[in-house]
Amino acid sequence: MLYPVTNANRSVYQLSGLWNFRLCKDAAWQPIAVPASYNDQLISADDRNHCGTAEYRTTFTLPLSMMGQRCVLRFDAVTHDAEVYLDGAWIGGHRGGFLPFEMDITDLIKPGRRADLSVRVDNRIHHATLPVGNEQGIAFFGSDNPGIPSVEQAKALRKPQNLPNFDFFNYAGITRPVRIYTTPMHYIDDITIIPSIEGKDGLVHYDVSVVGNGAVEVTILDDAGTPVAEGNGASGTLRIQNAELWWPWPRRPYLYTMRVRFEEDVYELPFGVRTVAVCGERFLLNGQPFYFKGPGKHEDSPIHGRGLDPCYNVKDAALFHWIHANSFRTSHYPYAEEMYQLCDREGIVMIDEAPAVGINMQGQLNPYRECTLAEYHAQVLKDMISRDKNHPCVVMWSLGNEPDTEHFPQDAYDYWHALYEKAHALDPQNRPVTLVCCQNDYTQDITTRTMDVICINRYYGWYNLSGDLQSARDALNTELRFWSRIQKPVILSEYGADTLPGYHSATAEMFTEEFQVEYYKTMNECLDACGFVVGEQPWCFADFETQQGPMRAGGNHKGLFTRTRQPKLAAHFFRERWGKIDSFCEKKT
Ligand code: BDP
Repeated sequence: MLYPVTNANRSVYQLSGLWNFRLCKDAAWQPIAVPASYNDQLISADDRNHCGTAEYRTTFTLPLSMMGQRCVLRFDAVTHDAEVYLDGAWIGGHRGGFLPFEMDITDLIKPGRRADLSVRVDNRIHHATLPVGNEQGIAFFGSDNPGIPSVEQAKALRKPQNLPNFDFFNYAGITRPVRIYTTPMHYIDDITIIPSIEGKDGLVHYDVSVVGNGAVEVTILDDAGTPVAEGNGASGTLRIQNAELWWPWPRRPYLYTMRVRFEEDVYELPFGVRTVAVCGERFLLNGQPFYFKGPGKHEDSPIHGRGLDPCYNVKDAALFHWIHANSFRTSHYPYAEEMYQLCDREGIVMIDEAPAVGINMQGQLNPYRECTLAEYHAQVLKDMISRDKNHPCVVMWSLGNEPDTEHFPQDAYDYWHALYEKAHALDPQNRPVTLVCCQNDYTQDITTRTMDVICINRYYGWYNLSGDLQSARDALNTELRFWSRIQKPVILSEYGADTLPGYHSATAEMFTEEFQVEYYKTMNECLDACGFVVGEQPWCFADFETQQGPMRAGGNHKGLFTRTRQPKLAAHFFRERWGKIDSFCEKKT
């Protein structure tokens, strides 16, 4: 799906701004900002923790200059489900809160005449949603001691509410831009780019899908706008002589532009020439062994919630450079496209994750039998890959975060391996595929080891062996010996300790800034000793909001930075460490 752009033959009409909003039919309309989550724009606890549907409304008039064009209404993300009405009539719906959807409204809209747009959003999560919520009354994650109250009692006691089976706040609403864009009636529908390297040249295979009849012309421009390759036809391979490659920062993330012309339509798509591959225990970027260094992230900021905040994105990218990080995982859902555009440009590598978090009831339920997710999960994966397939910054797909791979090993394998194969089949660039493994009895897990890269989240010293860093180191070393036998690249995709900024102690007690640093020093020693470990991704970049519960005081505090992006001691620690680790070097072990 192409990102909406304005150029000589296309235009974009922004619907961001102030909309009207109400949580239920009887409530009065109130102003709300779009795009943003609604939760923290409202004041009362009932509003913030609302469970169910809410209604958004706006009116607009398209300029007459849009007359005769094809008009498409595009939502970049509505969390989680959406039903859309134009002038009171239902025109479409969408399931899932983190990917775009659009509808052709050419025949439904008249430029120059006022139109009414309303959107019903539903924030309910349960066993058939991604991310996964617990069914009413029973929480497997967070607050309830198993058995107290009993399941029956809990069901009777609790009023309907969302019980996320994951550790981030269930922000909802129209969280990313809403736009109407136009194209000529015969138009370019999609472009697929597959770059490769041959000697000093870049070979760029392209596929253009169009609607209508006519000729396709393709030109590749360098970053000064000079044509460097040209071709005709809806698909083909173009050669860029002496190509500049896309490299992660601090090397140069060089971007070319593919200009596609089809009859009246034109579209310009930035892309990079780079390759990715897994070879033995190495992750290769442009044929060189790459080391992932950078904290996992969330889309999360005060007031906006999970709403697109370009200002925070720019700041975060700047802080990634400041801390000498080169990569992050889009834990735990695909991010706004603007972040991928920024990372393409800034040379920040991404592991792109499907919103599949919470497929894990800690053995109390078999999610592969009790939840109905497989088909929907495959659809979301397809939509994510189709949206993000051309970004040079995306180097690997993550099928999901911390599923149960331990208690129902064969069911887990059947579920995840089908998705693994699907991801490979769907990705034109055939990037490596992983899933992010939960701390578990890894000897029972027959799924994680079949991925292209082993990604493990481990909290030795925090949730396990709490505060005992010596034993934590021994436990991690024992586990790393196990993974060394699998002979694949391993990334420690999460490890961390909650840390209250400004809380100090000379003896590195849990929750202090000193402990966070000691924890990372200890864990990193283990990683440094293993050549097959190709990445370290502390959890996480910044403190973030999550649901309340006895383990969380004002959010998750594992950030290297505070929620407003002030560095803790550990940020300075990693800044120094990563400043000395080149992104491309064979580890000396
Ligand atoms: C991991 C999850 C992550 C949590 C983290 C934590 O992948 O979403 O925020 O633990 O507990 O299990 O801090």
